[in-house]
Amino acid sequence: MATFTVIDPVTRIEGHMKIEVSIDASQGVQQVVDANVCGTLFRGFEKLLIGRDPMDAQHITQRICGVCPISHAMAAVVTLDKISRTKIPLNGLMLRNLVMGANFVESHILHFYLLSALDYIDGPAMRPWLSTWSIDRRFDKATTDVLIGHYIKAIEMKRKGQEAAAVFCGKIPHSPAYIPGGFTNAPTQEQITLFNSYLTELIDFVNNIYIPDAEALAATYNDYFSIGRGYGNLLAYGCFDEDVAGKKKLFTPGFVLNGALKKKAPVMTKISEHVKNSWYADSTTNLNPKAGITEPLYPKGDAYSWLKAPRYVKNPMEVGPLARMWMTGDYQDGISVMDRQVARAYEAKKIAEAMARWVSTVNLAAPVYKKDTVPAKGTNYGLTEAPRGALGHWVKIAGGKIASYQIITPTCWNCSPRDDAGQMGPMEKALIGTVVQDPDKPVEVLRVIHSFDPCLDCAVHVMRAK
Ligand code: NFE
Repeated sequence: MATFTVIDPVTRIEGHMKIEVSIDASQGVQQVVDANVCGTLFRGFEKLLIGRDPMDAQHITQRICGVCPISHAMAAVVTLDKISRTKIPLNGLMLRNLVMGANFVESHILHFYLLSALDYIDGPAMRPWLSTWSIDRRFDKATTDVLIGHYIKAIEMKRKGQEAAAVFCGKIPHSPAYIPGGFTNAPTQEQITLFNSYLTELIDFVNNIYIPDAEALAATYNDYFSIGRGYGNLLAYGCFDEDVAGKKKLFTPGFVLNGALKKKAPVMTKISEHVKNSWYADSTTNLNPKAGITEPLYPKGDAYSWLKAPRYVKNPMEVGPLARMWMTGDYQDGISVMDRQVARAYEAKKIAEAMARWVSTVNLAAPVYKKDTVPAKGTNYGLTEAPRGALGHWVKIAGGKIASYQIITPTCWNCSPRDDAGQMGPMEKALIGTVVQDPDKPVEVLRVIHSFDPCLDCAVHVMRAK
């Protein structure tokens, strides 16, 4: 008979998530045979954007999350630039990239040390490290002590990543600097020098501490290269434009579907969001986000999550650093818990080194902004990537106001519930088969979950007392 284990809330993620797994011992080992991933709060940003000035979109949508706000700013302004057909100056593009790049690097450092590491090592016997799930610890004491030292250093480096971004964008999280047409702030030489000093430290930390630690984790827990694969479908929209035409990107779009790699942009009309198992009206299911509707309905039958279930050509798709690094060819070793960890670390290096290139091209004498008048009517979508994966905003403007706004976040892709056809979401599928030593302390389940770096803040937000 299967044991039913609930982890609620899942900690060391952003936002609110509950996991229910059935663990069965009939095959001689205790393994996960069923999984439900539940987003336990309603986001509602799509509703509160309706009727607002389109120019507010980047400010409001950044409030979706304190961890990846810049990607929401980017998606919002890219959408409005497309609607008004504005090509922003290269300088503005570079500043947008530099701030978003700093956000990615500090987010990856945050994930590895603060959100993930304690699945593998015990912290010191003091808050906030007190562990009750001290299972399958493989590092010796000396190595554990070094890793804890790096954990402390990571807090400082995360802060420095934020400060680096704020050099150009004024404040982070929730920067006012992203605007349709480019960027608000023309940089000074002093700012560039300051940014470079932060960047040098970040690159040093990534190359000499983060990557060696990720590789050490991978070597010590190398069985996790065959745990948590999921469907094997990957999706990336691409991001970090390197020319004003949008042809050259640091991360190129593409997808892997049923084992076949396509190095081309996903076809947007092939995305639909299912809600049969989500707390939304069934009449709104299977819609492309261009025509998407957010109609909450709670409770509802067997529905179990506030996340919708986005699908590409009806398929659940994993998004994130591994998907991005797969499309560029930088990392194609496999799809698993440990592949996600390692690809994320290598991605931090790729972005940090690209930032050094971008900052050297910033021209103090050139504009960062081109006047962009957002029309009173129009519709389009803006695609980018957030640290956790592909991010899209779909906008319709009518009478000078936002008439419709739909957002699909990376965590919606990864943590979605079952779709209308009953197919599990990518994380649910990745959990199946995970062998667990102690069903009351399923640390192995947490390792699978954390490898995706879920952010339920991005996926869900608001609840009522009832
Ligand atoms: Ni809230 Fe976010 C997600 C990222 S983009 S952290 O998922 O990265 O909405």
